[in-house]
Amino acid sequence: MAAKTDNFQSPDYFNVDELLTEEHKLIRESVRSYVKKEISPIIEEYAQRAEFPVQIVKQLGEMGCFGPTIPEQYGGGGLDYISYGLMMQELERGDSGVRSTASVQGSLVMFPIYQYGSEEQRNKYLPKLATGEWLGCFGLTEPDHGSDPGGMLTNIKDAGDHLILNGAKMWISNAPFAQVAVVWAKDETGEINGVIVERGMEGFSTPTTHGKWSLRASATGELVFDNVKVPKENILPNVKGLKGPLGCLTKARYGIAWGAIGAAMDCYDIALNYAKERVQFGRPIAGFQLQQKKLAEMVTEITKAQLLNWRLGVLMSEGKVTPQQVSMAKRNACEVAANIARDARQMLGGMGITGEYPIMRHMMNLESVITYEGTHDIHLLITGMDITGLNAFK
Ligand code: TGC
Ligand code: FAD
Repeated sequence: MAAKTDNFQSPDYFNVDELLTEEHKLIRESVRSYVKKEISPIIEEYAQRAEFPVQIVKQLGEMGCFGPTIPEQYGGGGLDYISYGLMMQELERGDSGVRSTASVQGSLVMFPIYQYGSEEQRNKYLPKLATGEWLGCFGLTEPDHGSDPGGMLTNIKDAGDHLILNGAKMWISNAPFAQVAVVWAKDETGEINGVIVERGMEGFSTPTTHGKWSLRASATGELVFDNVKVPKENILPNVKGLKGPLGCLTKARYGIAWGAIGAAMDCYDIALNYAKERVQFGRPIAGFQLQQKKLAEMVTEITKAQLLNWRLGVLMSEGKVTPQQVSMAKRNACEVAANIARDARQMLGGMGITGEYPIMRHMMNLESVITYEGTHDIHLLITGMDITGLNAFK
């Protein structure tokens, strides 16, 4: 397959750019250029081979895409949340798996170490994670506990000067390549704790998950703990309970809200250009009403989501956001993007199912994105509980 030329042009129907600062636009431009140069030309082949492009780890570190909101003293970018959102939008415009790598590293590994960790833990792990020297992963989901992580079985037992960790995590992004895992496990009192586990600890393994039709360029695996001896200083000291991992998810779901719209923007841009060029019945298919309806609805939904994300970013930067607002934006963006990818694929006819265009890859990726970090239905229930005060989960 020939290397792809990426001519992406971003839709901005309501001049949302005017809400951004010059710094925001510069950050967006630098990540967009990186994606055009380093991701678009290679990602389809990696996805077809179901291979993780491991070189992106160092590249994303150099671009400042790992932990952009973490303070600079720990290697982070010290940026605001709009900057972080724009980075995730541009990365996922290239591929959801690339954004996943960055989300996990920044929001699910660096954030808990920064927020819940000791000063020693911050200094030991954050600078190496920020540069991509180390890759991290986040272990919450288990074979029998996905939407309901509070029921987890993975556990730690006090063994004097160290802990003994047992259990298994499933569906873990980055796991096969990670040097560090932030793992959530119950102690003897049934309380959930965060533990930092390092590759090389005896009894710790990370088998790869094969056979995915989605996120094929992202590495997914299990985390298996068989009497792993973990030093006590690896416990995150400043959090206990499910609010620890759920607090990380709020940060990562925020990034997905922006990222999924990046994928939607790519699908729209490709479908628009294809429809203007593809001639059937003697005229470009963009001139047919049914195709215009699809395009008009796509740009409408993208515009609404761009405005929602921008407002969410302002609330996030001001420290005023609620997890429920983030949940709504994540759900909305994933649904919008999945629908747009499907319509765009149809607009390309047979070409839409090939790797000549990124649409089928986006469409399949988005099936994971709408599932992980809380499924669409779980996010509906989060909003439902927030507006009614009634819990429909249990
Ligand atoms: P519940 O009793 O509601 O809550 C327990 C405690 O947590 C607090 N809380 C939150 N805190 C921060 N952020 C949030 N989003 C929060 N949601 C809840 C809550 O206030 C409470 O605090 P406290 O002080 O009273 O103890 O818990 P529940 O057991 O009823 O569960 C609620 C539910 C279903 C919403 C939650 O468990 C959930 O979100 N389930 C979905 C699971 C999920 O999203 N898993 C994601 C795994 S990681 C992943 O997918 C990474 S993919 C990464 C990639 O590749 O990009
Ligand atoms: P289940 O919880 O079994 O849900 C099955 C169905 O039941 C869903 O449709 C769900 O909406 C529905 N359902 C469940 N409960 C209710 C209810 N109360 N009311 C109504 N409907 C309900 N996890 C990590 O910890 N770290 C990672 O890095 C990570 N990466 C991932 C990467 C990929 C590619 C994928 C696919 C998943 C990843 N996950 C990760 C796991 C992901 O978060 C879970 O798959 C997700 O939370 C759903 O859990 P589950 O698959 O067990 O589905």
